[in-house]
Amino acid sequence: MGLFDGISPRTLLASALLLSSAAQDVFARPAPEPKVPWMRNRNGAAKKKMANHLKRAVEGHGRRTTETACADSLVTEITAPKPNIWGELTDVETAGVVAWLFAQEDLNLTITEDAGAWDNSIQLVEAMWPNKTDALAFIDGNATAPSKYAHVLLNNRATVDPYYADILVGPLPIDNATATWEPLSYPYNKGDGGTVRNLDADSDVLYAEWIFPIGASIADITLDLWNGTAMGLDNDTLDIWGIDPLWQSDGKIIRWDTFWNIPTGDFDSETLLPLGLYFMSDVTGRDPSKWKFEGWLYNNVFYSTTEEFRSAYWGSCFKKNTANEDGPWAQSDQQGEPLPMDDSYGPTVIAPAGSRFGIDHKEKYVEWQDWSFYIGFNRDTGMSLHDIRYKGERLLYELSLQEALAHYAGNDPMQSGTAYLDTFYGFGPYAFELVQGYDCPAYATFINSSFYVDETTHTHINSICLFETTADYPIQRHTTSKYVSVTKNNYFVVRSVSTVGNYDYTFTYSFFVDGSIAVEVRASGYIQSAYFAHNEDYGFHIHDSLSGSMHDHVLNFKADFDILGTSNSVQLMTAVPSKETYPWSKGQTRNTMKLERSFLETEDDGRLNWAPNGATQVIVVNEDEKNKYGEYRGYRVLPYTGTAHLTVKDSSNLENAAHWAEYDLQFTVQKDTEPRSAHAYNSQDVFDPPVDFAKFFDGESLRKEDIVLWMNLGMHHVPHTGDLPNTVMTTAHSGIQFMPSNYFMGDLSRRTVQQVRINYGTDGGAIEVETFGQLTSQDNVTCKLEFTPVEADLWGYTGDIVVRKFPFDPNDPYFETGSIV
Ligand SMILES: *[C@@H]1O[C@H](CO)[C@@H](O)[C@H](O)[C@H]1NC(C)=O
Ligand SMILES: *[C@@H]1O[C@H](CO)[C@@H](O)[C@H](O)[C@H]1NC(C)=O
Ligand SMILES: *[C@@H]1O[C@H](CO)[C@@H](O)[C@H](O)[C@H]1NC(C)=O
Ligand SMILES: *[C@@H]1O[C@H](CO)[C@@H](O)[C@H](O)[C@H]1NC(C)=O
Ligand SMILES: *[C@@H]1O[C@H](CO)[C@@H](O)[C@H](O)[C@H]1NC(C)=O
Ligand SMILES: *[C@@H]1O[C@H](CO)[C@@H](O)[C@H](O)[C@H]1NC(C)=O
Ligand SMILES: *[C@@H]1O[C@H](CO)[C@@H](O)[C@H](O)[C@H]1NC(C)=O
Ligand SMILES: *[C@@H]1O[C@H](CO)[C@@H](O)[C@H](O)[C@H]1NC(C)=O
Ligand SMILES: [Cu+2]
Repeated sequence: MGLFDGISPRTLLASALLLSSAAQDVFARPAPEPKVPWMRNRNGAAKKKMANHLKRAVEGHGRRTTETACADSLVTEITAPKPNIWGELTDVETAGVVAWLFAQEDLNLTITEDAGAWDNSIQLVEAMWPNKTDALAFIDGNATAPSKYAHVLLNNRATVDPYYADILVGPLPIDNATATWEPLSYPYNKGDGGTVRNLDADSDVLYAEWIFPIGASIADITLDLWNGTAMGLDNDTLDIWGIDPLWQSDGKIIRWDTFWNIPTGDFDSETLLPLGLYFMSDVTGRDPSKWKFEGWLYNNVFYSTTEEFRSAYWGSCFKKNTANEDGPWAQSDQQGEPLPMDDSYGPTVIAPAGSRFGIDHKEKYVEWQDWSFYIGFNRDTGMSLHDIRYKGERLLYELSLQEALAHYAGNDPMQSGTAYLDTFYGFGPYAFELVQGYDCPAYATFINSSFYVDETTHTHINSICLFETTADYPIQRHTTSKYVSVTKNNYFVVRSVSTVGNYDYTFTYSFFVDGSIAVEVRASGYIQSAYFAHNEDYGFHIHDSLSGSMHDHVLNFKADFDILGTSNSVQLMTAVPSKETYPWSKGQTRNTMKLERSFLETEDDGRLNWAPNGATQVIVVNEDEKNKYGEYRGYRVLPYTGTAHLTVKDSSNLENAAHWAEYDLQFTVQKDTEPRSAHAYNSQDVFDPPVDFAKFFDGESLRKEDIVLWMNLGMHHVPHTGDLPNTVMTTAHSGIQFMPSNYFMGDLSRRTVQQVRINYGTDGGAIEVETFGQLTSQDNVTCKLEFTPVEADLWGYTGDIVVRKFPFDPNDPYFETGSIV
């Protein structure tokens, strides 16, 4: 017993606290007053359930049987309190919009399948989210649901100045008598009626008429250097592609492209096979005959013409660098000596009682313990969460990805010019089917997601997963001389994965029993590497002629907090070193520290970074809702794992297209005119993009306003040899947490029965095991677990489903459709 001979004051204090009536406060605090009738019902039901449960626990553990305690993992089907106003359009609604659009002669639309580079076509049809004002009147009040509209994006190419046009079509369902369309401009701040130029309009002819002829013009050199060609032939072994966004200064559109080896194996390793030859073209305007070839770059020497390059190449002192070649080093299959004991089954998470949560599949509405939320989905940003409530009180109106940037740098124009804004490609279309037992536990609940492409709706089956799991560490524990108390950390996860090109982003939203939330992203997949030559300052040398090209990942999320209503403020509380004298310090100065509190007053001071040494707490509070000790009830925002904002200042690639990437945390007042920090086509006009985030900051007060936080996850990624073949998610990980700060009167995780207190006597040995009504061995209930290797289910992996929208036949929705990507 030596361990506890000297009981510290802290131990005594803790014991006293636990056993005193002060602890009761946590449990005694009444649930928040229900705001709307449905909430009242829900809270009532929950309370009754809890009461029954406690009664059962008191009466003894005899009532439960194998049937009730053990179940398959089927989730409980529930009914959402209100329809999901952030949900997807139905097949019939979309088909109605598409048919109506084709009937509008002024839009001059061509069916995508038949459309060439000089035709107008429909790029996107999806649900328009309602304004927050209208949404709140519906979800919190008695108002009818806001009218439904479609957000349509037209790809208008029947002109020398091709452009994308956002328009609003509705109301839905379409009725020929009432339907109208109008330019959609209010969500964007460019101020020209919801249009942005299209630099991609001639992608059809770009390769045939420009890139491949250039590849062919130096076939003698590429054959000599790499025994291959990039000429658009079936036997090409080289590929050509380049920067994104295109250079856009001085009214010109400039491309830099480079050569890559096409993988010889079955793996997606092309981004690991750069060859170090670059060329520049001026592709301004729509007439390829007016485009200009501007020169070659090899081994840091620039040649302004092909003739100059060719004569240097075949001259006597030309230095040829070695190529990056495909091989096992670039392939992700198992290789190398198997690990000890690794051929037997590894650990697996199970849910012996089945899924312990409810879902309304139709409305994509979820309830787990005291949490509830709706799931939305769109083309640009993929999965989003809405009306996130805890104990019936909304904490967040919206929590969603906004944009993801991968900004590279290097001495070569390819890396220097690359700054992917990934919503251009879209997170929705690339949210593929998840792999059971690998991306999510095998017992998880999977739901589908859909997006519009080329007059079809494309569905990715099982692309969002939901499950409860348990951490490998407890949420609470304490050991004293008399007892040990420890509580399981069970939490709930919603996850989707988007593979945008070479990179895979795993998005995870977690909900915990103490009222906290975590937002995380993990990155894997293939890095985009650089040719290793003269670029030691821009990355590690990681393979034969390969640089792990440095880049910043910055992912912007919108967190629209509603802390006890929409009148919120942002409190900062900083721990500062100080010198103090106290009445008891006998005139001596004590070197110590204290807290300084302040508020963000206006949007002018709304853009901030995490303080060095984590000294400043950032708390979204409701100044009119103090707890009984006079502290503001609120939610604190804090890093979970590392985060990052963009290192580059005034990026030459991005100009005004991604000002959201400049700080860690940015607070604005919610506006229906500022629903998103970016636009999918910001990359098309970086000087004058549809959404310039910097314009959000116009000095408005941030006190007692509807506060929105635009926060950045990310990492400064300098790939090393361990990123080959793929980046690993142990370290390619970023996250932010939201935690209650004086929001409740105690730790709400105390309410879970998934905890134990073991009392032990002075002679050692347990004298009491308190399990708080959990099933125990005395219940004589044993769940039978049949472990089936998950691979059996993987033969059901389906891939994509497409529903044709025009011409739409509800009886034959799959008519003439094929899979994309
Ligand atoms: C569990 O089984 C034991 C042994 O058969 C029995 O004594 C006990 O009463 C059972 N408990 C309950 C709660 O049924
Ligand atoms: C309509 O589009 C076609 C190409 O699809 C084009 O040739 C024609 O000029 C356009 N008409 C108008 C009025 O813009
Ligand atoms: C909603 O309707 C109920 C019953 O008609 C009424 O008591 C309540 O005040 C209304 N709530 C709001 C927010 O208008
Ligand atoms: C609406 O107009 C379209 C195109 O003119 C037509 O095909 C369709 O039948 C009309 N629908 C109704 C309900 O009138
Ligand atoms: C060059 O490529 C051709 C065709 O791809 C192949 O048959 C030949 O073996 C290659 N030569 C060398 C030296 O690799
Ligand atoms: C590729 O095919 C073309 C014609 O189809 C032929 O002329 C050329 O020699 C081939 N290239 C190689 C490297 O085999
Ligand atoms: C997902 O889509 C498939 C194919 O359309 C359908 O069978 C399945 O029921 C859908 N799943 C859910 C959860 O809606
Ligand atoms: C949504 O808000 C914008 C900006 O205030 C406004 O222009 C638009 O008309 C509103 N939409 C609806 C359906 O009320
Ligand atoms: Cu990276």
